[in-house]
Amino acid sequence: MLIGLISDVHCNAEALEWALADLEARVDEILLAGDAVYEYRFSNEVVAAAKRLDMPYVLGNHEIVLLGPHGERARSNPAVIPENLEYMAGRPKRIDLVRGGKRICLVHASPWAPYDQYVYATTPLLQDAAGLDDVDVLVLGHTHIPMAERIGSTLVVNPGSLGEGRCPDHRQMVSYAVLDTDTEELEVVWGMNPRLAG
Ligand SMILES: [Mn+2]
Repeated sequence: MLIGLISDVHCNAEALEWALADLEARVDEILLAGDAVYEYRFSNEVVAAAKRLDMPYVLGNHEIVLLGPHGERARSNPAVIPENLEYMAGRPKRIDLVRGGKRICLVHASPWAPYDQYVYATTPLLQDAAGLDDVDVLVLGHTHIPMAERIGSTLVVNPGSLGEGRCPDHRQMVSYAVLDTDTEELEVVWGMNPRLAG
């Protein structure tokens, strides 16, 4: 089974459109690891796509800011379609599901308290994944850097950011990923950030 993974879209509807043109044609489902929005800016397009495709979608730190007291002005912008905002507000912070026989855990940053740390391949905290006996694949976002690391029996993956690249050598690139649940291989797909084109 092929699963599309996207994260940290940060209102980049053009990049999402680019990714969906590929993903919708070849994957069974798309998981969204949070930060669909950008702090004080909502995106009807991105949230509506998540809803339309019924993506398992967890809240990131940017959704939490937007839904909190400081996001009130952004939420009351007349351009924000209330049903989209409501849909986002109803998303959880963690989703556990089984796909292709694999137990998948989807969170934005980290499954460990305080749940907001940046987990890179070099982060010592990553080794705690060895204790995740009930998770075959842990899907993270937040760092904007793609990752596929096997820690004990758990594969930890991050599709990178579909909104804003942060890889030091190619910040103009965005990425998403395709996970094959049979082989546990992760294909990372890169493209130029359409926001920066032209
Ligand atoms: Mn984030």
